[in-house]
Amino acid sequence: KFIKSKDVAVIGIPINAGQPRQGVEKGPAKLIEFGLLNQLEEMGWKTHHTSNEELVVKLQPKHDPDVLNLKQPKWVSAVTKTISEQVRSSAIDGKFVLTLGGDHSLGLASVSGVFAAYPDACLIWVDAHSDINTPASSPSGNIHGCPIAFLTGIAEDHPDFRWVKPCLDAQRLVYIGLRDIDDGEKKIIKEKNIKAFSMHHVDKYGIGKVVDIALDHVNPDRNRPIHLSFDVDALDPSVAPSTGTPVRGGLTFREGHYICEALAETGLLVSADIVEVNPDLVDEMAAFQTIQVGCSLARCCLGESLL
Ligand code: Z70
Ligand code: MN
Ligand code: MN
Ligand code: MN
Repeated sequence: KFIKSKDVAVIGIPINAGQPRQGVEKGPAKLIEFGLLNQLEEMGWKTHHTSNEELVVKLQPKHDPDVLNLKQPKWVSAVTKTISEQVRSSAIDGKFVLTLGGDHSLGLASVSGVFAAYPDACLIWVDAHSDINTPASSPSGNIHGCPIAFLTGIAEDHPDFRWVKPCLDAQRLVYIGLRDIDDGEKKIIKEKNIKAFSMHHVDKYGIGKVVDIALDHVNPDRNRPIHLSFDVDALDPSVAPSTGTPVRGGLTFREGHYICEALAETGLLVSADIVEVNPDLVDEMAAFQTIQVGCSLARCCLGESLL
């Protein structure tokens, strides 16, 4: 309904400034090198790829001191603001938008862009972490732990992120896979009454029911466009080991894929992020495994498993 032709904008966001570990900026290029574009073409999609490699380097400021506790705010802000325009225009064109990360601060770009094109959209955030710290609540100052706070307008005023519109109603957001949440985040999730399925809920209800209940909450009439933001650290480290913040007890290979397949099946999925693939951690085998899973999740979002 929302995606009229099989055109997909594949937008690399090779950013690492939202967290402390080098290497995550290489995630997008590795996913492409592994053959993601060819795989999507073989599925009948026309791919429109933008790597943004030069852009991200060019936007790095000479001086980027902490501001109100946040690290490298100017670089993160410039990159996400600029790329949110690419996302918006591709989405308005009617293309499926697939963003590749890069650290999860890129959610500022993808969600801002998608919601500018589809104000009635809902957001499914699949992650071990809730990424809803405000500048004041963040224990790390890492902006990849903060995108949801800015997108929902919960964050305190911050000079570098005034461009981020509070486009996301907290009731149009649902989490799946949580298991490493900061105390401040827990408080916010409770206060704002945000629907959250932790790994405990996945165990208790099974992934099938969790996705059904999640959709019933954010998309009861199944008429809203859906954006999926998939942090590969939602998966168990045995499935996706090459990521900056692995947390044990995560989603199985099938549970992760099921989420992507079930959302594709709705016909309402308009965009997806695959983020926090860091090929420089652990070893080459672990990197390869993680890249392979990232490609596979992306293909499922674009309907690979649908009969
Ligand atoms: C922590 C923070 C985070 C991803 C770690 C961690 C956030 N809550 N997100 N890894 N992907 O620093 O705010
Ligand atoms: Mn995340
Ligand atoms: Mn995470
Ligand atoms: Mn943590």
